[in-house]
Amino acid sequence: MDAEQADGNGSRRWKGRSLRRCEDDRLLRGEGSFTGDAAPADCLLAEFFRSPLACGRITRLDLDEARAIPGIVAVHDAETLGPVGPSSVNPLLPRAEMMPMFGLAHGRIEAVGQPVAVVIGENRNVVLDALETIALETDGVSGGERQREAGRWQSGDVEGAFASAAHIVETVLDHPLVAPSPMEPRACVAGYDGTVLRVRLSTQTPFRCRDDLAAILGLDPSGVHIVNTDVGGAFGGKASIMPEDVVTAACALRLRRTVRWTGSRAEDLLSATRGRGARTCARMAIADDGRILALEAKLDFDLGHWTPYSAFAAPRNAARILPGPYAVDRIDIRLVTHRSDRPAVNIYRGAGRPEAAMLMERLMDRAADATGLDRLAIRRQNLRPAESLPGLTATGERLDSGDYAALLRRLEIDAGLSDLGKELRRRRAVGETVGLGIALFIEPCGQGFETAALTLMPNGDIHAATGTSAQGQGRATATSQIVADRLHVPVDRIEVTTASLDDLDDGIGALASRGTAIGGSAMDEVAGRFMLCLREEARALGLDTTGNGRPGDSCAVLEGVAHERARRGLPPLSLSHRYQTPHEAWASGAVAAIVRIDGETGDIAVERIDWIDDTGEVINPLLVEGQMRGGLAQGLGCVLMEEILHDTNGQLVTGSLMDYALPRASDMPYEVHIRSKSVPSSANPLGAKGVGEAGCIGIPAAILNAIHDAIGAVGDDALQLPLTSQKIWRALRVGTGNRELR
Ligand code: SMO
Repeated sequence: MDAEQADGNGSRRWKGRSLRRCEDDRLLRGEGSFTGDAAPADCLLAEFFRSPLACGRITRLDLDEARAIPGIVAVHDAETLGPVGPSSVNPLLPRAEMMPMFGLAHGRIEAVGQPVAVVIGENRNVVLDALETIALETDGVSGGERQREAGRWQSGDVEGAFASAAHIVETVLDHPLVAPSPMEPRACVAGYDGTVLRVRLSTQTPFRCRDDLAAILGLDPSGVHIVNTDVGGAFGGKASIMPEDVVTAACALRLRRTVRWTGSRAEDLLSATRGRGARTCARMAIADDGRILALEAKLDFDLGHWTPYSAFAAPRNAARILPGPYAVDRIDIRLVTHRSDRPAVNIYRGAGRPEAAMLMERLMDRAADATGLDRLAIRRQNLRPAESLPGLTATGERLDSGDYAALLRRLEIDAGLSDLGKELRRRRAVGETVGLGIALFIEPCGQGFETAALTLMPNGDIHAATGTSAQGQGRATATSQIVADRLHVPVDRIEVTTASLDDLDDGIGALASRGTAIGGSAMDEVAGRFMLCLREEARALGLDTTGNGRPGDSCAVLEGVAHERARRGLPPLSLSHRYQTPHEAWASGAVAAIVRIDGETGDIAVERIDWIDDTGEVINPLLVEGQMRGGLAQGLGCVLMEEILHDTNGQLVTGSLMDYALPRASDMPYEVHIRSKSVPSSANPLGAKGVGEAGCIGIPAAILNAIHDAIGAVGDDALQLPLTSQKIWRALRVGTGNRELR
């Protein structure tokens, strides 16, 4: 019998409540334990000699002077470190070029910042001194830009559609490389006792890191243990095993000592994985009445010089999500990936979803202009009807549930779009440069499995272990709410561990907006089954399961079973579960943005955001809103200011937060109105969808459209991300803008 049948949907005493995060008390008291906080006795320090050059075969690498410095324990390049790699790559795009990682540079330099040698010493000063003595020369020959057609999605007679179209609109959008920038930079502490390699790692995927580290270092996975730590943000930047992790662990293994590497902000900017990095262009064929006849798109993604485990997720997402929430049968989407002399590009909050949404939403506005239809009307006309869900898209994706037209309708009403439009016309008439942008988006929320386990502790409390990891989302709080409703106990009787290898053999972690949809469903199912076990056990032990305690409160039953089992010397009752999601959940949303542009300076103020989101079943509205606002901040950063820049020699220009512009509190919109209009997912028992990445998807598209609306017909080419005040200022003056200004 499945848990659903056994216990209905559980009660709803805890789910749906805006509980404050149970995690915060400890963290705010400074009692968090991050990887960099580990200070084991006799710990050696590792630092990396990173290439100051962008490319070329290594013609000289002097390490001898560094090795001779007192206090230096070891200096390794790829040759002396011993066999490391290759790393594994998720083969999501079988035709894309896989470029695994081998730890340190092997004979060639492929990017500025690439780890070439590792220096291990007794203290930081000697290690830094040793780094100064290392010299590197190369022949300067580039590794080249190898392009591959990584995928193609075709359906219907696209050529015919364009031939018969009344209107054809097109757009080009460049997505600069951006830095995930979690508060806590990457870090790794590894120790080896002769049997087990123990690694503290700031990661989103501890189980996979265990398996990856074992494979890369030639160990059995049972000989590798990843120690659970607090993680201070990740955003995709800690999703895949990195060279520094592997090399630090290899050194610990060789030296049989504990070795610590704590990355700095500068190192993260220089050589952590980046996000986005795509050139997207598309055209759309439109009938006289505004119906979309066909979509043709070409997406070109930069991979950098190697492919981390999830490298293909973003390009694949961008392609498969098209044509977004719109009903378009005829499509031709070509996906290209290419290698470059740059650090690796990997997933970053949004991971292909923003690229798809911005492309479609630019096209929709252009289609409105071309047909003379209202921007809302042309969207409304082309949205997939709710009755068509679950259903397949032209790219073969299965959308589970949603009502896109209802989202748009709610946005119109709740934001008062027609009044806002009138207000903008009034402001324009008095000389203000203001604009309104609309965007709709859909968001796939993870595939595969997750694990969960529950244990009844001797005092009657519940220990809940979820395979999903936590890096600030409030996983423990949300997990406790799910369990509390199934077991009919208060949340404070539940203690949660996240992605702990001490508690679970396997799991995935937190990425791809899968934590609640998949991890939460695993927990929901195991809790439903555990409740049945508890009742059965209570009966078997001869306990009264009805009269003791308040109705809807199982504390007395749990305590009774726990005490009785302890009295009889039985081990704590425990149940574990592996949930495999049959389908992906697809969240969706509709956003309106209002911007004001200062005509003198080009400065953009986002005055107001209205956002209606379908996140499926909501476990904790406060946490959901936190995720949405965090994503909004990062989405705003991507569209207005963030950009990793290299000069013509491949040197990083944006090497610190003085040069790389992260949004600050003062950049946030004056007003944010978030409303939820949820349709439960049909893809999982919890009915949940994802929300972690949503803000990076719809917000940038709406802001981009609002800026176009404000400045008028300057052409899509002229307004490429990030839309800095300088670019806007020039666009206002030149009228047509100038690509060379980038
Ligand atoms: S970009 Mo995410 O952590 O899948």
